[in-house]
Amino acid sequence: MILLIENANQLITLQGTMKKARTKEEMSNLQIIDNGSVLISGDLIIATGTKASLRAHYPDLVSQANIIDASGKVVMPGLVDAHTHLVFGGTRENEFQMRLNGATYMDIMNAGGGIHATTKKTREASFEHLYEKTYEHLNDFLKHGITTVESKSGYGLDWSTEEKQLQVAKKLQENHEVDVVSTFMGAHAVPAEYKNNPDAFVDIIINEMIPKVAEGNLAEFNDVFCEKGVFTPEQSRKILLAGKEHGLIPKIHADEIEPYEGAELAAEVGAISAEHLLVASDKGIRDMAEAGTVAVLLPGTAFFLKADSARGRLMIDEGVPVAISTDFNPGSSPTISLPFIMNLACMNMGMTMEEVLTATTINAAYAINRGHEIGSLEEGKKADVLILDVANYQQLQYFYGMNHTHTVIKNGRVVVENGVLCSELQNVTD
Ligand code: IZC
Ligand code: ZN
Repeated sequence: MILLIENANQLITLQGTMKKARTKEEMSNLQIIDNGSVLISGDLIIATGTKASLRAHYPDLVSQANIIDASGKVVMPGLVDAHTHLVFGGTRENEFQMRLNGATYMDIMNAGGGIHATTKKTREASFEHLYEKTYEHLNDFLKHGITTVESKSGYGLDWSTEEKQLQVAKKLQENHEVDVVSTFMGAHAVPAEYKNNPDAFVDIIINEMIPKVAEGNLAEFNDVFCEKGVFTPEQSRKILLAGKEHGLIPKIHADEIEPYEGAELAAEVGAISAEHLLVASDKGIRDMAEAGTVAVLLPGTAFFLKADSARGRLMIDEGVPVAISTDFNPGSSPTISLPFIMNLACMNMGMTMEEVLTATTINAAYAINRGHEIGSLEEGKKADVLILDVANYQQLQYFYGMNHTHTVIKNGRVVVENGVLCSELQNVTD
């Protein structure tokens, strides 16, 4: 199947020669083609360019192509969400009410709520229930233009439930159009059973869970919630290094609520990314810049917890490659709207609209080790393409809190048309 997208007001390619996450002024270089076209064959991009150049260079393919007219619209790579807690039981709107009344996230967690509340619900939920529920969430992601999602386990805190979450993510990767990339996060909280002996739980993660994750090929990354009252930097280091020995790439929830030298630890252990970083130190930021650790910033979480956002502007100026993601989870960020989070990055972190587009495409792709195949519109990359119903990319941030997704092409197939999922259209006509 050949597809040709033509007449885009702006074709945002994000083409680049450096095969790594973008830093500093590279983050502002969107490589826009006016009146641009994208030629797709099967699931891959063949070429991008002006209408005239593609028609001149590929006459045979163009003559066979199904043409999608993007007149008046913006065409860009599918969005990549590099940080979600995708698979979970239940919801926590009661905690939102408590926080509006003055309770803090940590007060609630220490009283047995928070991650512990979701763990209870996730342990109780059947595989089928979790699968169906998460499938619906992925439909919502896709309707908002997100074509790849990272998914963390960590609401089991025992092997059978961690495995259930990872298997749900695996089955969704097989069956849903959105690509799901798995992270093991057994070290998300110390379960109540080990409250008085957290090191015993750390040993279980290291000696029992990580080897099983690696053996079953159930995840690519290993993440830890390094936070006062959760896992110490020493425990986190042990867990991340143990994962590394089993081929799991380290990621870390660092410096979210209290400074804990998490950014420094990320750089030290060679983590591919450090996430949150709301209160990361100056030194930690410099260490990350030097190590090339991607900062996955989550301004929706700061918004929802009424906290000050991470210092995104400073991080970019210091040379840290920055990605922006939703942190979709039932406690601190119950939204799949990456477009809204992008607006928060502009409003609350001093990032430019160009930097935000880089942060949610190519840099987010590098944060999950996919920079070679997604995140930009370039020859040989996967044909994951968005067509937005806005006249220019600035309008995407300006008309905020709205969904501008018109068409989504995933692996070379149209999966959202006119803002509607093609799978849902199919059901109506059946
Ligand atoms: O369920 O509260 N911060 N993990 C670390 C979370 C937030 C998710 C949750
Ligand atoms: Zn998280």
